[in-house]
Amino acid sequence: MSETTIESILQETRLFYPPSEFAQEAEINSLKAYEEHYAEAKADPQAFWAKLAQKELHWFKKWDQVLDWQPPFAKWFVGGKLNISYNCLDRHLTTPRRNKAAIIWEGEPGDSRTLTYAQLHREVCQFANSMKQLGVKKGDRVGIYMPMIPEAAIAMLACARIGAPHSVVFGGFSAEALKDRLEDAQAKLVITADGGFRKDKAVPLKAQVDLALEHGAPTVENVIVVQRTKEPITMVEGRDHWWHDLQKTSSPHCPAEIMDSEDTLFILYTSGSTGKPKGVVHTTGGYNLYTHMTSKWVFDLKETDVYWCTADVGWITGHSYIVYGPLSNGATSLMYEGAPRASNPGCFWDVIEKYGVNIFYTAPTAIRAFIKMGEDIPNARDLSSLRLLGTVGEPINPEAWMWYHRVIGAERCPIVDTWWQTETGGIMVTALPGAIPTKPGSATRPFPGIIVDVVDKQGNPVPDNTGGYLVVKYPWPSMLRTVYGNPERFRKTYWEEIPHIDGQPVYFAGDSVRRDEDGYFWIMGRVDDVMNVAGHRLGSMELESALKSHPGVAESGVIGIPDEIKGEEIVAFVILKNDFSPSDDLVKELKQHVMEEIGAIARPGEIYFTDVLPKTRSGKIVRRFLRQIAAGQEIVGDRSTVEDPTVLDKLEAEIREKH
Ligand code: 6R9
Repeated sequence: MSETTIESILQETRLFYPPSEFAQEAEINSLKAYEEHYAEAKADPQAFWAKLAQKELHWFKKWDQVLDWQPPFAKWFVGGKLNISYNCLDRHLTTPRRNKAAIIWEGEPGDSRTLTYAQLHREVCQFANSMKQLGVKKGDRVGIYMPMIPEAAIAMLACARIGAPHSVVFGGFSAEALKDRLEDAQAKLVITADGGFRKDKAVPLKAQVDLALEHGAPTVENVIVVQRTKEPITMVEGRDHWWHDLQKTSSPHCPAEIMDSEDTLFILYTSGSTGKPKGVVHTTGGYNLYTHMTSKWVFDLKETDVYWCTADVGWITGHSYIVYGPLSNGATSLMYEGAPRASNPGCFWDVIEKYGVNIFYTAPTAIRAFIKMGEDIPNARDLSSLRLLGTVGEPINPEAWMWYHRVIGAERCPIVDTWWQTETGGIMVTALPGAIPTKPGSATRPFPGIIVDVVDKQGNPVPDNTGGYLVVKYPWPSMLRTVYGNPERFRKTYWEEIPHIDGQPVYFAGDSVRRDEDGYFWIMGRVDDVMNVAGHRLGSMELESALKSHPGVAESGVIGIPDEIKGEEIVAFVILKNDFSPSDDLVKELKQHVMEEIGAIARPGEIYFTDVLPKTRSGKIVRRFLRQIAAGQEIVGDRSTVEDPTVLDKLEAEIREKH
């Protein structure tokens, strides 16, 4: 075993073929069809993307050059002119989609709203004019700090319409985190709401904006406020404006700005494990094409489908697969304000039943929370409208995959496990549901046009079934263009970690991965989370997956802490299912279970039971904090990435008590 590869221990052999009724109706309807598309794209990626760009999008002016690649800087559809809001709205208005639902929205308290394409277009145009009233121009950056209400999508599309790059900041982030992001982007305007409803509470947002602006972000001139919760807020004279007041005097006519293919569409901040968050920059043409094509083929969108992605718009998944990708395809995109909560743990299933949702896209963390609550909850609802399921955000452990397949999908729905990143803009490795047989826990195969490989730290290919580093070897249309204001960081983080391969720089995703003998990719976790135990390099995912295959375990986070003899010692944090309780016997049993599943080398030294784990809003465990807590160190680093930072203190206290 080389020092620069990673061991893979997960053994999963189950295989699920696309149901024939599903495949018959799919555009990419067989493995052969997928392989033909893949081969065509690989032979000439530029011709492949150009053909699709011509067929699938509306351009005000065609491009002069498909790709200008000056590593690591790529330009796609150079000289082409378009507007993504035009592609998401205007072009559907002259078709029968005009009065089709574009957005179906359900609020947490049970209020709801449907916007047809014509209505959404009108609102977007009006709001674009509202921003213009306040002097926002093409190129100005706009911060969006909103709950999950239709106005969030309207604001994004209106920014795109006038060419003002948006920067959406999670409503769950603190005033401090918001301030940092607004400052880095030098935002001129902030769009927010008085608050939003989440988990049975009204969560204030405007008050956080006030705090952020008190402490910094001096470039912000105006704040637009949607009235949502009707809780009292303060409005600063001259700076703060109600959304509904501005809309009253705004015309519903606003032609889409002619944008260059490479004009910035948005900046979205993503946290690194160290240092300040990176502003990932996405541009217009390539992003529009790639999110359009992946939405179409991965979600197999049909004209009558109700499609629901449960992400927040503050995450890239919300950008690409609630707003831009589905709307560019003229689909009906469902938006939900709430989260499973004490007053209704089955609210997701109620939404599916109420609207007859056909396609459901969520995160493994949510699936594991549902498993913990028990299957009686979904079983009490009619989920028969579902025909396709998806997951995103982290590797899905095979047990959770099987539960999703059996309980939610009734063994009828294909599951697409989609691997991608804020930086990639769209889905990169995934099953195409009518074509690629699935294996529980594998994201399966690359999307046509995506050339991915598994290499060691020196850039040498590794044999099948050996863990290594995931790299992308050819530019793709929706790749990040740079880190906002910091091209050097862009180059260093993504293009210099792995040496050139065949003289070409490669994109380093920061994930460890194994490719099996069928060419299937198995993501093993972030490279930063790899442990080194007695010379064996083990990924977090496989250890966590082994724990979660025990019937009592709902969720787990596994990390390594320094150990004089072994290099690192494995420490596991475990959340039990509702009908199990902590005991010394259970600790022994779990250690034994991991040994049986993986081997003695992976036996955890410590197991801590807990009710909470530090997670990002998109459900990723922030393992660097677990490492600090387990090692009894002071918690350092940017806490704002954790959805509920109080979890850190709680865990720290729990662990201290046990020592
Ligand atoms: C879309 C999104 C990116 C990181 C990525 C990887 C993990 C996402 C995954 C997955 C295994 C999947 N990740 N999807 N790992 N299987 N299907 O999540 O973007 O928030 O930037 O996170 O998430 O580690 O590198 P982002």
